[in-house]
Amino acid sequence: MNKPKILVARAVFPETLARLQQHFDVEANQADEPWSAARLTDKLKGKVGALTTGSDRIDDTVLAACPSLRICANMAVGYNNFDINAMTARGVLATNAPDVLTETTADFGFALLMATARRMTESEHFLRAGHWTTWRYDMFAGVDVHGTTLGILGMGRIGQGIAKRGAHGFGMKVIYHNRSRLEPALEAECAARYVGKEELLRHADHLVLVLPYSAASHHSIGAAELARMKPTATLINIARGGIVDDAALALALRERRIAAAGLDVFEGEPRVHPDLLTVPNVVLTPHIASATIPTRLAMANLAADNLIGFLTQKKPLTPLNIEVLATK
Ligand code: 8YV
Repeated sequence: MNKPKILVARAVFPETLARLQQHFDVEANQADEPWSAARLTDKLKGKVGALTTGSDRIDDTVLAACPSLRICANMAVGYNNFDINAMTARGVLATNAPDVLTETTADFGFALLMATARRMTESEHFLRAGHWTTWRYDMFAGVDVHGTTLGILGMGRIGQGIAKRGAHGFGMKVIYHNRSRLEPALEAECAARYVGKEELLRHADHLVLVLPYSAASHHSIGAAELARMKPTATLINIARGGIVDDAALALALRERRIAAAGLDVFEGEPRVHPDLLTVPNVVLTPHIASATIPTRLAMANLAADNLIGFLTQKKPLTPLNIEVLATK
């Protein structure tokens, strides 16, 4: 019997590919060639499933050209690369990869906060460039982390992980803002207090963004919001590019209207706003918050399990648009 045809749009771990090959006839982009939208669409034609990443846009144009497609399994917890409404309308299941990356990503959020507050990359560049000739009382003096106020915008699983690290590891006072308030038991676990966005902006010493990207969260932090923050505050974005207005942020950093920023995600990445590349008080990393080998393997395997579960038994593990399941 012919195996169902699937596409693996980006390079993945060989063991993940081997598992998929047991069940499917797999076309894989193991060379990790950059595919245009047109090429991705071409590759998806005739496939019933796809393993995608955050860089692979699945919208109605793609779906219209690929009527055999039944599932796209994203190797990411975020899924703003999917047009979920279009997928649902065309009966295509979407799955994501939640939970397996929560703690790893929270670790990175905290690492980026620490690096930003304590000017770690800026001082390393100074040392590597051979400028370190003496000690000085204020050399790379930053801002404190312990005992300060940690603000979190978006209090899902990763936000909660960061809150726990701050409250229990660093004695921070945690305030958060979210679409909905957490259950009291969860708030107590995170030692976090719910506040309005205005209070969050005004009181946070370190503001970490962990909210999903959507049209509603586009430019949640722009010039007006930055103006409300403390001049000693740091801003950390591990959520998605586009949540911050990068041009406004670069200007605020240059004018020292906030102390520093740590950014793992960018508007239009992998391009980075040129002004962010020239301001010194920003730590920049290339979207690596979930990048540890065990976590990336777990994400790839969860995406693979979603494909196997759905296409062999109609039982995906982490479906997003469950209404599609009822109609299959
Ligand atoms: C991924 C992420 O590395 O899971 C997410 O939402 O942002 C990252 O962990 C990236 O999206 C690649 O799929």
